[in-house]
Amino acid sequence: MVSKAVCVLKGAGPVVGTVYFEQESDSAPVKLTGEITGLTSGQHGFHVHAFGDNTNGCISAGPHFNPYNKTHAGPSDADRHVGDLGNVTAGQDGIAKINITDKMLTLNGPLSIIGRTMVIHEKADDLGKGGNEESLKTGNAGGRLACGVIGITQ
Ligand SMILES: [Cu+2]
Ligand SMILES: [Zn+2]
Repeated sequence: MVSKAVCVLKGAGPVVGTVYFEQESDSAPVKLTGEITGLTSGQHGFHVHAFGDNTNGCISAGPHFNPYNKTHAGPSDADRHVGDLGNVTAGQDGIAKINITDKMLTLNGPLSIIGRTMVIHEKADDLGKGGNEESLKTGNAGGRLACGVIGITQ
């Protein structure tokens, strides 16, 4: 089985980051650690998007990874996109430290996130509670500041 993965995020601007993934068994939650720098202070939407495609920048990664055809929500909601990890928060220094444990992500099997893309957004994700149509698709998280394809590591 795959137990470790990594993602290096880059974009057109100053935002860069590295995210590490760890999963102890097929059915275990996935732990994400790492940091993203160059952000404005505050919350930024953070998701796994469907495609590991960067040909046209982060936009080529497509929509949130959603194999169960659900609407957009937050990471603690039962009905959500698999890729919905909510927000990360940057301090005044522009650095967001990542420390997330998620039960829906997996590095193994047909719904593995390996080969898909992590995206960090311009704005906060409203977790599907924004009261408009876009909220139920993207959480109104705005532009894609940086992204990277998730790959297997040792
Ligand atoms: Cu996203
Ligand atoms: Zn979503």
